[in-house]
Amino acid sequence: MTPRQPVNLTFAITDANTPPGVAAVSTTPSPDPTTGPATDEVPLPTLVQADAATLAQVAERAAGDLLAPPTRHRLADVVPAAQHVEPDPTGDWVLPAEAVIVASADPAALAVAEQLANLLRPATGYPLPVTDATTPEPADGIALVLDDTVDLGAEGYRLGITTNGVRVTASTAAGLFYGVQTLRQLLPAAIESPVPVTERWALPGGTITDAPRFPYRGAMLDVARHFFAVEDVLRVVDHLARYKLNHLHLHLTDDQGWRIAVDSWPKLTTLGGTTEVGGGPGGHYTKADYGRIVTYAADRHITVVPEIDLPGHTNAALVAYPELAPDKIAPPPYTGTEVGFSYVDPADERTYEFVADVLGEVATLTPGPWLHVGGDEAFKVNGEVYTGFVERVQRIVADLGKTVVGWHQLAPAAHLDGRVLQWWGTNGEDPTTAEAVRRGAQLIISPGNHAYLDMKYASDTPIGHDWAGLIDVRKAYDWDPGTHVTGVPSTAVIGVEAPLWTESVTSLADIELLLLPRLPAIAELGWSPRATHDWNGFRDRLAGHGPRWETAGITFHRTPEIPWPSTPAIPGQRRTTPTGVNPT
Ligand code: TNX
Repeated sequence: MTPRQPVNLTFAITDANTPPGVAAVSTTPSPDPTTGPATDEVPLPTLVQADAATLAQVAERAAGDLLAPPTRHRLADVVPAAQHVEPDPTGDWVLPAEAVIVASADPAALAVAEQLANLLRPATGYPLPVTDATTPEPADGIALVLDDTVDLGAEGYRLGITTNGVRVTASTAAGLFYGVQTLRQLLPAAIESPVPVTERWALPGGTITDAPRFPYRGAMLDVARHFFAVEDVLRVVDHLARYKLNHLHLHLTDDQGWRIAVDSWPKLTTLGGTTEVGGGPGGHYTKADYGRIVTYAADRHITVVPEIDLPGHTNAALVAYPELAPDKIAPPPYTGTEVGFSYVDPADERTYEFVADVLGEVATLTPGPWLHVGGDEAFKVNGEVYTGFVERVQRIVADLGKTVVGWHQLAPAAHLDGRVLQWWGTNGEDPTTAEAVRRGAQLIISPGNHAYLDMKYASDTPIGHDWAGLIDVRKAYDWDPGTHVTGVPSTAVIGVEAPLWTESVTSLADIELLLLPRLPAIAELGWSPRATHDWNGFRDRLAGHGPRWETAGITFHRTPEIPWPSTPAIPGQRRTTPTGVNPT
């Protein structure tokens, strides 16, 4: 890091000549104590119209601009931050029109090579043929090398850029895939264009060696409160893949709708799937639909984690099958947003047949190791009745050969080997969860007040909740999953997940508005070594993603916390509004 230059920061609400609410902010380097008074003062007078909090933010930014290392090398401009970056300015390279992508002669490596070609062809307009070789060499192109002697773990990769081209090396296809995501970010933002553009496709020389901090890096989409079409879910998968997330948790069932077809209990979807918050038509995934999501995600090295929420959050199931209700009477369909009122009857054996049937069918459809059984907010099932129910469900999951995941309310139930709790508290003091960890549970960390993507950014965010507080990008970024819950060692933390509940979310644009730019913040917490954690650096790296999303037609929240570039990636390109929506 370049030595920091001392600065004086002048920050004043100005006098009567200035319109109300306007302040002058100026920043100059202070005299260098070693060389005497500064001779090259850099005044940065700026007029801003803002409240005190924003002014403080502006001042901090102005100082940050002067204090920051003058030229951060583009090779380090990656989100999530890479483990180790070694720039070599003599190695800069420009992708030529006749470049070839050559991969190891292995179907998985060739699949990643095709994915890379598909990413680069639209904007470049280059043919970028894919070939294979026993020993792939860049030869003024791109080589993807599967090499099992490379010791970077199951997901690590090395990316080298020289005047001879690009080489990505990894011992797994997942590693190659992550190397490709990094490569994509190192190209100019115009690479996101769906149509050919004129651009110099330059890449910065040097080497990146990279591997994730945590094995579980996820996001959750609630498709129960509002139903989302398969295409929307696939687009969310794309966003996860871009930021090296590797788990998509689907909240498939809740009071307002049951979204996954179960052959042995067909009315779950034909009746229970026809409602959603606000009275819309709802919908559900057929087994083929779900299979499409699972396959599309797997192709991007993302594992689907299906959640069947039990014993609460089950009104839609009770509408379809009143025999599961404690009073055996069908409740009315529910389209509101309250929680905690419904539950399947823990005293009836039929309930456990239902659970075994449903989880059995979902397990068969799901190649990944996890089955999430919810367990949250079952306010009417308490004490030993609750833990007894959970213990039976945990056993059903284990008998299906799957690993049980549940919200941290499962903590008091007896330990079962391998079980994972998803912690969603808003206060890291949670002795019950810490005790479950001492008994062997592992944790996925999703703090409500940092990682919940359904929280508003600011009080004027048009959609979202605020029960866990407002979550701006800094709040989403500035915490550590490894140390967040008191008494839980980082070795018990398998990773981090950002849930998106959809009570107020009704469209893909809504999803993207809440996801971006906070998802990359959570992704960085899951991937990057703690030593790289730095808000100012993150904020500046993230800024470059605005033009990428804009070019790709992705909605995002243009939060004032991030110094978004003032020019678009492609001259004349339409800009997004402050709430990120592309104007029509
Ligand atoms: C709490 S977090 C819930 C959900 C709501 C969410 C809204 C959790 C396990 N349960 O049922 O949708 O708050 O933020």
